[in-house]
Amino acid sequence: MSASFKDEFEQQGYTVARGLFGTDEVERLREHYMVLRRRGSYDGDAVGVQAGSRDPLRRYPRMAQMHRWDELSLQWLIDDRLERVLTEMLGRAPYAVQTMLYFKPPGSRGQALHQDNFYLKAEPGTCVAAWMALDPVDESNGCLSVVPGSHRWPILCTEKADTSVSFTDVTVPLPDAGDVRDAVPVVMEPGDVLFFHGALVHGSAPNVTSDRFRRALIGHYIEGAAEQVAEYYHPALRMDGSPLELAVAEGGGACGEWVETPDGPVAAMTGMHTVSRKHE
Ligand SMILES: O=C(O)CCC(=O)C(=O)O
Repeated sequence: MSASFKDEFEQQGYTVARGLFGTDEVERLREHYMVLRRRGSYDGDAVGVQAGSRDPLRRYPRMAQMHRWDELSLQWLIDDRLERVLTEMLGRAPYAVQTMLYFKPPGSRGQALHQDNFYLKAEPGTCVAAWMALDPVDESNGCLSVVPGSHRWPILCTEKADTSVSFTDVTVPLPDAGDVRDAVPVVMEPGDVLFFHGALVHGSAPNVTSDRFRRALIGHYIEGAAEQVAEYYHPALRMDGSPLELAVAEGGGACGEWVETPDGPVAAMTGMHTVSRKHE
């Protein structure tokens, strides 16, 4: 295995493993989740399915924590290939805490810039995402966009997001008042997996195509050194699928706000988060 996953992850806060899963596997997963979605609603869905809604995200709401009731999702979450890259990047095997499936049909809003460890509160260390494309993803259908190097920033205080382009209502500010359009789009093919650090600022723009879904299967992990994670993510699983007990991380705590200095903007820990929410 190339040492560059670790180098890139440390330097940029993310790395892409191209073609980690094969075309047949991806096709099977894509079809599997479409069948599940058509069948109804499940624990963990963002909202219930509303087949006649004008909002595409209501017709195809995001699924979460499928591995708790779906064997295929569990086997993907703890797959050896994901474990190998994660272990190389982090220096030891992680624990798995979440699966998510975004359908993002044509015309869907995106998701404002955010940092995952704001929600997971993994400590010590951080969380890491494995974001696998199930379709070709690019700027038109709202691929993931990232701010390289932002994994070195603290967890920032959140602000109100523009809900005409984001289905979530909070975002994090960039130092120069930029938004998701200033982040770097990560163009990917089905089966490519983007790994990224829990403090990396990322999000996605709307899917402006008229005919292309942007489906993605996501696993969230916490570093093997972590002793706590927010309640929603319990039980954490070892990479052999066995559960382990960790402490529950509480909400709140200090957060970074951009302040101007003669050397440029610096994220000072002047703010205070007061709410604990599950991952948005
Ligand atoms: O896929 C997206 O558009 C957003 C996903 C995301 O931000 C995440 O998994 O943390």
